[in-house]
Formats: sequence, C-alpha cells, structure tokens
Amino acid sequence: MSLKNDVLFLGLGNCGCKQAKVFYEMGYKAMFANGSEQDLKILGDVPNIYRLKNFDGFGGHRERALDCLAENAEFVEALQNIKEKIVFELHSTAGSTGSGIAPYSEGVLTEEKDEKGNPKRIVCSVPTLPSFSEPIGKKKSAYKAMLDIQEMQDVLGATFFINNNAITDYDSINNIFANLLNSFLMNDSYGKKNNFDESEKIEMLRQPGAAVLGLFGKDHDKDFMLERMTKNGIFAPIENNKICGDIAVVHSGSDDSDITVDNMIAEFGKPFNIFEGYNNGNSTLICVNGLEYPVSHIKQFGDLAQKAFDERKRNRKNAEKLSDMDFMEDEVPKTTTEKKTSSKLDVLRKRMKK
Ligand SMILES: Nc1nc2c(ncn2[C@@H]2O[C@H](COP(=O)(O)OP(=O)(O)OP(=O)(O)O)[C@@H](O)[C@H]2O)c(=O)[nH]1
Ligand SMILES: [Mg+2]
Repeated sequence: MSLKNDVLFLGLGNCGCKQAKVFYEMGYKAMFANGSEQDLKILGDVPNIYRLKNFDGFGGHRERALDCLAENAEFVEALQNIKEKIVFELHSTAGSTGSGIAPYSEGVLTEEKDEKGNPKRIVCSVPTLPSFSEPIGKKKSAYKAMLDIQEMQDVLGATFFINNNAITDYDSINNIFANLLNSFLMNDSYGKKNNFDESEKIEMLRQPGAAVLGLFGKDHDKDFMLERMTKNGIFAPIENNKICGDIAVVHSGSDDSDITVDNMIAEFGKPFNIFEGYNNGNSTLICVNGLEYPVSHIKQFGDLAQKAFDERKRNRKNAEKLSDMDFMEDEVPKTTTEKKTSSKLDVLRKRMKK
C-alpha cells in the first residue's frame, strides 16, 4: 500500500511552491501560498493557490508573517481544514515569506491533539538551506529560520533539511528530493523475508528529528551510499554524534549484499528500530530518521553572518551618523518579544482577534 492519498504537500513562498509543484505533477495533493505575483507566475495553473493579499513578498522581513496571516484568515482556515493526516511543509530558509509563515502554519496544523497530547496530524518540515555562496543576508535569514524550526521541534515529525550546496541547479535538487520521497512513500516491495510496510513508514515520519533518504542503483557500493546520505548529497551533512532514531532499508535483491544493517549502524549509530525489506528491483532504498538537527552545518551561517556584521560595524566606525543603520535596526520590533514568551499559535490567535 502506498501513502499517496494520505499526504498533502504545502508549498510556502517561492522555493516551497516550486518544490510542492513537483509533487503535484507526480499526482500528489498540494497547496500553495505566496504573496508575490511574480513568484506565483512560475506555478502556472496549479489548483489550491492561496494568494496572500497585501503582501507581495516580505522583502527579507520574516516578522511580517504575523500581520500577513492575520490579514489572510482564509488561508489559516484552509490550513485547519486540511484532511490529509500527513502534511509535508516545504519552504526556503534564506527567503522571508516561506520561512516566516512556516512556524505559524506548523502551530495551526499541529493544534489538534490526540488523547496522549500528541498532534493528530503528522507535519514533516522540509526546510531548504542556502548554499555557502549566497549573500550574507540570506545566511542571516537561514540562521533565524533555524531558531524557529528548533522552537517547533517537539510538534514536528521527520524534518528533511535540503542542502543547496549539493548542486547549483535548483530544479535538479527539487526533482531529486521529490523522487526520493516518492520512492519512500510509494514503495510496496515484498518478499519472503520481510516488508517495509505502511505503518512503519508512518511511524518513521511521525518521529521528530532530522531525516535523510537514499535511493541507489546497483552500480553504487555501500561507501558511496553512506557518503551521499550523510555528507555530500542533497541533505545537510548530519551531525557526527551517532544519534539516530530508526533505520529502514529495502534491499535491491533478496539479501543484504548491497548494504548491511551493520554498515549503517557504523555510520549512523544504534537505531531504536530497524525495518528491513527486500526485492526492490534495481535499487536500494534507505531512510534514517531521529537524527539531530544539522546544527554544525547551520551554525556556519550564523558565524559567517556575525563575521560580516562585525566587519561592517568596524568599517562604519568613522561615520557615526550612520549608526542608525546598525544591525539591530532590522530586528523585529515589539512582536518578537511576544513571540518568545508564548507559542506561535497563541501569538497568531491574539493577532487575529485584533
Ligand atoms: N532547492 C531550492 N532552493 C531554492 C529554490 N528557489 C529558491 N531557493 C532558495 O530559496 C532562497 C530564496 O527564498 P524564496 O523561497 O525565494 O523566498 P520567499 O519565501 O518567496 O520569501 P521572499 O523573501 O518574500 O521572496 C534562495 O536563496 C535559495 O536558497 C528552488 O527551487 N529549490
Ligand atoms: Mg518570494
């Protein structure tokens, strides 16, 4: 059984919408939200586009998300009414519309809880991290977005951190990710020994933490596979601390001659559960979840932004009149303090009542 009917792809901002469109074209349900008409043109005539009125892009100001959502109540309502039990929320971290809206939308999507107090919906976040060659402002945004993602960690399911350092062509990255996730969701391999079934996949998506996927043809050996998933593929390099949740592998053939569970434990650490399936034809499918967020990788954005800030500050020292252009100026006014003391959803609700 595949999970195709149980999932919805929610694209936020330009990057997120383009990524969601790839899934829509593969036959998945999708929803798109952006304020920028220019960005929206790229989508063509896909259905379920929410045009965020009065916000033609946030121009780098992620904090505008709160006002934007308050003025676009029909979009918030549409989020509440999503019927699918698994939502993949896609957005960039270097931009402002997608990454600004993401934490609020996660609050709305995870509001309904089961009897144990866990969110009823599984919300898997797909934040795209900028490449190191992008401007300093993008790195700064990415670092700030990461603080929000960390804040929401407890309500989020598996989080796939896309690394734009991998390839310069965005379409290729979007297509590779869509193929990987589609293979995971659609896999229905079977064999005498074992299967990797639907409920196991759902459990893997429900668990918080970072997750990575791999799909490899028979011509690749285990070292290549492991390196692709942990260091130089489309996912942000994993933390080197051997902390992981579950490991799932669907072998290409009827044995583990492609890669063994021990090979994976040596790289990822001891998992809580191991799901193993067989006979996946010409490819080996791997998923590892429950990894720590790639903080070492993301910290580099913060360090580079700080370095650039210090440098600019030094350069400005002789021009005191320019001090009103200081770094703090583009920090969020009032609402930031509010955000820190109460949950994203509370802040949004309060703002919407005004
Ligand atoms: N992987 C991938 N990354 C993308 C793509 N498009 C943009 N990006 C990344 O997203 C960043 C820009 O963010 P956008 O998604 O355009 O920003 P936004 O959410 O529309 O917010 P605004 O600032 O209001 O435009 C770039 O710096 C890239 O890092 C894409 O199609 N694929
Ligand atoms: Mg945009």
